[in-house]
Amino acid sequence: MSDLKQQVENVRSSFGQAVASVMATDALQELRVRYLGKKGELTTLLKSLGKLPPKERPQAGEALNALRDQLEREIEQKKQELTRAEDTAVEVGDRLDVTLPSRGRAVGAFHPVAQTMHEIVSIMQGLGYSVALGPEIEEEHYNFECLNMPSWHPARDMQDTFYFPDEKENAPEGKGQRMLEERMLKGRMLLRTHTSPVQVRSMLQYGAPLRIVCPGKVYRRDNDPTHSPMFNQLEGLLVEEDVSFSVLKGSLRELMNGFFERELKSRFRASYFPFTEPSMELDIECVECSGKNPNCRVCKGTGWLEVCGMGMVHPFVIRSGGVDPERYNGFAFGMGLDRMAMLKYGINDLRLLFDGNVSYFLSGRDV
Ligand code: 2NL
Repeated sequence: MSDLKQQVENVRSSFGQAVASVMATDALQELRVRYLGKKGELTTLLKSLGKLPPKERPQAGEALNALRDQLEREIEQKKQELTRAEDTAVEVGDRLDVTLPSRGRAVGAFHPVAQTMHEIVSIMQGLGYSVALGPEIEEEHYNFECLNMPSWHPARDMQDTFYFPDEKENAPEGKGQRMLEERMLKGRMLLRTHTSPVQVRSMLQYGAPLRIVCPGKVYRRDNDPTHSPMFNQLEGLLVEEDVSFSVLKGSLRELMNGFFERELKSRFRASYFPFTEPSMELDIECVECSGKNPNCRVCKGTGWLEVCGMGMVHPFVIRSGGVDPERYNGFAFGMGLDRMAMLKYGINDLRLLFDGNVSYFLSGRDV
């Protein structure tokens, strides 16, 4: 083997060992200088080409160029490995500090009610609805009066609604009486008992035609195993010209089949709400037993689940929204998102949605 060939092989093998033992990008940079820098080992060999007899030069040059390409390739490859490792390494170098605290695992998920809300909203967006949001602290006027629930209506009882205390007590000296008078005119402040006031506000703001869904927290003076004082509701409102009840039925079947991801039997039962006329309730086939289990814990053996109240919007409510009920009509519906989440995800205890214990959702249904 010629002298130069031998030297090429020496450089190749010493580089191979050196690159394998490099543990960090700065050491790799030093290695590059040692071989490919101005006074590097390979550069020195390249410079010595000129001293060779002319007829040996082409072959030697080819060997040296091939070696240089190889070194550059290996350095680049090593660099990528090291940067990847350094990005994630606890400590870079030849030591790994096993006493450092772990970085843990990123565990995260949407709350099942948030998940349910997103699913229903996106189905409704597919039917041309937009999302409207509004305040949770409401005026009596938007929460009740506009919805055809005058002051004598039983649902306005202190038993059912969270009212804020009158401002008189907190008012600055002398201003108390005037603030109280103002409040008498506007009605008391309360925690909204449904999301309907958002729909009234939207009609007043945008007019007709209108297609909206309003998801959000609502509050009622309830607290027992099946009722929470705060729960989540989603209401929908469509106001257009010549809207028929069959459009409402079709839209809600579409929503339920979309949400439960299969074709479900459904039935509409006559009902009553002050803000719709006529009013109906939608039952769907039991998603747990399809009516086949007389002891089903979900449908109690009836085979049906009540999922949604609805109806044609009462002309009084259309007018409250600043829209002419002679020209426009429409329908509205409302459902409990917590209940929908429980049905879809097989959650059998309402409290699991509101306490902070996530183990149930991480490890399955039977914790
Ligand atoms: C239920 C029933 C319902 C509505 C909500 C509504 C809103 C406006 C006008 C007319 Cl602005 N109606 N909302 C209508 C019927 C039923 O909810 O069981 N909710 C949990």
